[in-house]
Amino acid sequence: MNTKKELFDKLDGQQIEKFTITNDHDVSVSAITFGATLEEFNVPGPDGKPTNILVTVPTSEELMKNQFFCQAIGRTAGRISNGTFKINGKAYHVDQNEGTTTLHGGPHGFNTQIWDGAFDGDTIVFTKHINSSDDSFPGNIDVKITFSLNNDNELTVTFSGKSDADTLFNPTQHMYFNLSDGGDINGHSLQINADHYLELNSNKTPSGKKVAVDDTPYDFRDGQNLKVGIADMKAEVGHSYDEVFEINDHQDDEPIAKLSDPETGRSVSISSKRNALVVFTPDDLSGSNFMIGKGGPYMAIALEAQNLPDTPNHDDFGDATLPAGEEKTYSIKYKVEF
Ligand code: FUC
Repeated sequence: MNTKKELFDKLDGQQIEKFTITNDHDVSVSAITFGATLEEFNVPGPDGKPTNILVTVPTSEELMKNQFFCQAIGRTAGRISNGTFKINGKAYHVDQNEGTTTLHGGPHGFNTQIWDGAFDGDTIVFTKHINSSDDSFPGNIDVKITFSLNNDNELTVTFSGKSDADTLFNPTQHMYFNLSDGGDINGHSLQINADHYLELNSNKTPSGKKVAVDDTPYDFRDGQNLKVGIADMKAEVGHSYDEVFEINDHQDDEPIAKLSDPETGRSVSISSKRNALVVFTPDDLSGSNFMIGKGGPYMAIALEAQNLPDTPNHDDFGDATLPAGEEKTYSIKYKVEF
């Protein structure tokens, strides 16, 4: 196991650092202090050259354009309807950034912060104290995000939070994958351990209704080719995937989803104890011509393990609160095979 710290770039005069861990199989992960963003998850390609299975952008400035490329998301992943919710009967209103909706922690979420970075052994540790006045959520919160890699080619991301007042904590890493060698994701296949998905309103907030996936393009239980799935979605629903799947009850070590590319033989299995996975297949990223070699139609699939979004506004969505003084830790594991 090897670690390396270097300068990534500068943002508003501040140094952005890049931390890299490389394991004994030449698998490496690199994270930068701006947005606690994962810039690289490299596997050895056929010629031994490092091949990034993430779709990211190469500078902090371009990350600011806000497609959330592989960035840390918090305090709350997904959408909060009208930026409004209650905790223990008390109503809160937080800053909105998508019409009347608060998306991915709002305009001052984790992805907009410069984190303090350090190695603890060969684990990358990012910490940040965020005041309530910084992001408008209740409570001043201490957040720790860690990235570790082992010799079984497993990347584990953990998020810990502790606040001085009751708040919400539903973080994730906004991973965009592409397992090909420069092609698109159409040939990839996706398996998800989900019997239900959420019905969404026209502004993509949940209506509250959970819908069975049976006989729909949302049925990924036995694995589904993405090109077929996207074509069926377009024919039946009128758009491609930007969906919330409710993950079935499962053993802790049982992956919730697996993305595979039969052409390159690469796959990523995702493990998480949370009850949701968001799947987003952007139709066209060519407008973002700052993509690292991978701009264009269906060049990335975002997979975001999290709690069901808009949690406090729906009785049966679970619990995304972080009670005052309590520490909560969530982890997501990505096992890559190649
Ligand atoms: C996903 C989607 C959103 C958004 C974002 C970048 O979480 O649900 O629609 O576009 O990614």
